[in-house]
Amino acid sequence: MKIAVISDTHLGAKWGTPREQDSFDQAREAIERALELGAQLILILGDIFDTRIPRQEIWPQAMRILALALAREQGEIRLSKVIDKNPEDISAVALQGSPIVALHGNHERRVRGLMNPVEALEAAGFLIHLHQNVLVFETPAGDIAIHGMSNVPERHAKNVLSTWNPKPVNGAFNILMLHQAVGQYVFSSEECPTLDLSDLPLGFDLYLCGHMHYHAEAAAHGKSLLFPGSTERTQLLPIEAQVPKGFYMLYIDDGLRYEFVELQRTRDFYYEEMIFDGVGISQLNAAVREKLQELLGKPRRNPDKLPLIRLRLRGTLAKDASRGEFDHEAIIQEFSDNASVTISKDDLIAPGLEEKMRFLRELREHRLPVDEMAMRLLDANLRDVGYDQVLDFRVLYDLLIEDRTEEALDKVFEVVERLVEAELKGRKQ
Ligand SMILES: [Mn+2]
Repeated sequence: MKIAVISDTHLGAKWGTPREQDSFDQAREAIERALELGAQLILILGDIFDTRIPRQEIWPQAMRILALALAREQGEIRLSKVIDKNPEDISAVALQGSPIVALHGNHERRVRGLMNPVEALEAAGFLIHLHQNVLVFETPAGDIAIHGMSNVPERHAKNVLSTWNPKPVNGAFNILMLHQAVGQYVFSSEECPTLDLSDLPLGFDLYLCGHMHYHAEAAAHGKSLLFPGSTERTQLLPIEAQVPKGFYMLYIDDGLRYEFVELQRTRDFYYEEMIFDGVGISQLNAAVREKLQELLGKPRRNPDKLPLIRLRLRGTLAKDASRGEFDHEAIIQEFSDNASVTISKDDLIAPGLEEKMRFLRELREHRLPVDEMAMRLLDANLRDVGYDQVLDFRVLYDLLIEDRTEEALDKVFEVVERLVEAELKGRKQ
C-alpha cells in the first residue's frame, strides 16, 4: 500500500510577483510524482492555500492539480468506516482515483461557523477534510485508520488534542496527522508550542505533522514522526538553502517503510552572509557583485527558472560612508536577467549608529507574518490596559479579520458588563 504525504503547498503564495506560479508548479510536481510512484491515497497536512480566502484566480489552478489524483484509475482501497464525521459531508467523487485526505492549516483557519477553503474543496468533492475525526480505509495491506486534527491556535493545541483524545482503531495501521508546532519543531523561533513530543497520544503507528517548512524526522513514543516541510519556498531562511523540498512516500505492508522524494522543479536558492569591517562603498559594490557572479557560477539543479539569491550584509562601513550610498537596487536590477536577488543591508552599519540600529534589528529578528504581528500588537495593547486576562485576543482578532466588528464589540461589552457587575457587587459588600 503506497501513500503520499504532502504538506504546506501554500497555493497562491507570492501572487503578483514573478514567483506567483511557483507554488502551483511545486504542488503539481508533488501530486504527479506521487501518482507516478503509485500512491493510492494522498494525505495533505494543511496550508494547501496561502490565505483564508483565496482569490478567484487561485481556485481553478488548485482544483486542476487536485483533480489529477481523482482522475486516476480506481485504486484498491475502500472507505469502510467514518468516526466523528458526518458521512454525508464526504462526496462519492472524493473517493474516486487516489483519494485525498487533508487538514486545514493556520493559513486557512477561520472562526467557527465560517467556511475555510479546505472545507470548500471538500464540498466540491476534491478531498475529505479532517478535524478531530477518523477515516478507516480497507486496503490490500489491511485496514488503515487516518486520524486528523487540523490547526488550532498554538496555545490551545495541547488542550484540544487531549480533549479530543484520539484512540487507535483496533486491528488497523493507525496514522495521526497534525498541523502544529511540536516541541523544538516550530515554524519560527517566536512560536511557543504547547505540544511536546511526549504529549502526542499513545498507540499510533505513525505521526505526521505539517506547519514546519523544512523536512525533518523525529520519533514519538518510539514511532516515526515525519515533517514533510513545505513544497514552496516561503521563508528564504538559511535552512531553506540546505534542506531540499519534497514529500514522503509511505510503503505499508507488513510494516512501514518510507522515503523522502525530492522535487526537481523547485527554484535553486542560495543564501550567503557577508561580513565586513570598515568597508568603503566602492569596495562593497565590488564585493557584492563578485559574490553574485560566484553564486551564479555554481552548478544548477533547476536551470529552467531564475535562482533565488539572498545576501545578508553585516558588519561596519568605513567612517565617512553611509548605507544610503550603497545602491543595492541597482545591483538587483543589473542581475535581474539571471537571478532574483534580495540584499539585506540592515545589519551593515555606519560607526556610531549601532545604538539606533539595535531596536530595528530586534524587530527584524523577530520576523513574523503580518498576521501574527497584528495579533501581537492587539495582545500587547490589551495587556497594557490590563484586560489580557479577561479578553481572549485571538478570538477578538479572528472576528476582526473577518470584518465581524459587531460581534467583536459584543465580546468587549460582555466583558465590560461583567467587570462593572463585579465592581458593584464588591462595593455593596
Ligand atoms: Mn505553512
